Amino acid sequence: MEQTLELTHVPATTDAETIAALMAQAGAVVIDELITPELIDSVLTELDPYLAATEAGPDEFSGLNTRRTGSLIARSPASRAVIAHPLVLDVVGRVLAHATTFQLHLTQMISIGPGEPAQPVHRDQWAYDFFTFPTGYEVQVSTMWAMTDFTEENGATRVVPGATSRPIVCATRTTTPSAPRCAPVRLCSIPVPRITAAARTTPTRCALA
Ligand SMILES: O=C(O)CCC(=O)C(=O)O
Repeated sequence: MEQTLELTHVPATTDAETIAALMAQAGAVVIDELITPELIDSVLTELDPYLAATEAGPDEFSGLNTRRTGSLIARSPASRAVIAHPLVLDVVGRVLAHATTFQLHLTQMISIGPGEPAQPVHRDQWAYDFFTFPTGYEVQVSTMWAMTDFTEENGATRVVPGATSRPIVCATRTTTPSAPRCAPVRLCSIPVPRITAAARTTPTRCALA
């Protein structure tokens, strides 16, 4: 039987301690409306020429109909308020409290075009050369800022809540969708397996990660 697990949504007024506790339980949480539509518009406007000049990905994992535009801090002054959001930095510091410090790994705008198939389920920490970190020893926090609505139809991110301590036995492109949610939302995740869902319709789904 198919089972759909909903991620917990919290309002933007929620304190970092509460959000970090939710992260410890499920590995991911959605913070609703943490940034304003005006800030989203500023980021998208500043990045527009760079998004237009970005080519689609080189392989199926990156997405042959997905454009990933990097160097956001240099290219979009408005993005700095998103990337260095004090609530998010506070949560990250708590999730990674066992580490001496933490630093920014990368920034990118992920623009998924219509017809893009789903990614395989993966953990972002596989970026570290697939090193097997001890279970429960978190090495990164991933963030997804919805810059457009996230819907089932346009390829909203899917995650596997509570799976941080479970191995992924096989990578699959087939997952059960959760209910559509509207932007602006903010998703933090420690290494929960996740994928980009298949995108079936226009317009492009945009996320700052
Ligand atoms: O764009 C998304 O929804 C997720 C992207 C992702 O997980 C990745 O590219 O590693």
